[in-house]
Amino acid sequence: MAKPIRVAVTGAAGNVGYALVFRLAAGDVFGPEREIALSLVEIPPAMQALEGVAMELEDCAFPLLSSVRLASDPREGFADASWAVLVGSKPRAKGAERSALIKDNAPLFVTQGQALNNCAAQDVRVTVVGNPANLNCAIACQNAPDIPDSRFTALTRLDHNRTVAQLAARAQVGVNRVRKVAIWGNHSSTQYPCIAHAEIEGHRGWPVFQDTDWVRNVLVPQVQNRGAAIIEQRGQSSAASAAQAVIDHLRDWYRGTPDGEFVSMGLKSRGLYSTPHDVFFSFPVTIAQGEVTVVSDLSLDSYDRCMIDASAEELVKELKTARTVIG
Ligand code: NAX
Repeated sequence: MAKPIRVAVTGAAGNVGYALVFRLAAGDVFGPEREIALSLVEIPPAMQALEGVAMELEDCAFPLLSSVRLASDPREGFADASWAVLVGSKPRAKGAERSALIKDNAPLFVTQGQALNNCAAQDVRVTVVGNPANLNCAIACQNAPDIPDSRFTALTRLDHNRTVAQLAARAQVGVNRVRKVAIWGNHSSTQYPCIAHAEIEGHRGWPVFQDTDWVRNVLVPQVQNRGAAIIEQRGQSSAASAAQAVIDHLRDWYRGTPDGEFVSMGLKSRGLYSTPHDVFFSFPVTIAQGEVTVVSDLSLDSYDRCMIDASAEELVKELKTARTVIG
């Protein structure tokens, strides 16, 4: 058997972390042949709860789980990690302003970026989940100058999966019939869940694609505000569906996307589709041999353009706000 893959997860005792780490240990990302070593990172007050998570991992007797390391210092937690999932951050509370999160979270991602830079394995790939995810990813990336930018991604797969599910329900088909959905922009209420290039059973001859009213006035706001709707119902933000999205994101990054499919990931913008450089922007992507490539030949109409520009504007503003906090 090959050497175990070391995966670091921050916030591992939290809502999402608790839903995620058992899935990782069960082999849901790297498959049934690959052992995994987990590094679970928390803040000091949550270390006792993290010990409990580790005890439960032990009790599962997962055949693929070779070891579990617990750390409250990210440098220790990220040591030799080939994959890092940055979940830990302050979650959006009911009714809280998103901008308030920037102040709390930006400094954490400076520290974590530096720790990744100095301690992680050379091949580390980073996925930021903690909100504001795109901005936190930009901050971590900026603070890890020795790690190629292309190894940093922000999670927008939950939004992608939500769009797939809503489209499938509307068309009354299984979710596995839906392809080429895309999330553009920020993981926030300005994101653009786009079905302009989507296909069902390989074509666009379905009435749902002509139903502009449903697309613009139901689907888009529903996906944009789904996180808030879950909080309203559960009193807590999404956890199991978020963990599933992380699993999907990591698995596709590891194994590649199927032919004829694209998925959504927040990546450092290089200006494609006239998006602002430097922000982490969600694009439709394909993945092969670990290389993530933005699908670059999609035609956009004026509605698409307007939606993409609105999210880009928010991302630029968020980056400016963060710079006032962290310099
Ligand atoms: P919880 O508050 O349940 O868990 C967060 C955990 O992170 C806590 O255990 C806390 O002790 C820990 N933590 C805080 N700062 C840390 C640090 N510096 N280092 C290590 N651990 C730290 O929140 P949860 O519901 O798990 O959500 C986690 C984050 O994911 C939130 O920011 C949330 O907004 C975000 N989400 C992002 C999603 C996305 O699609 N990008 C979807 C799910 C989720 O809402």
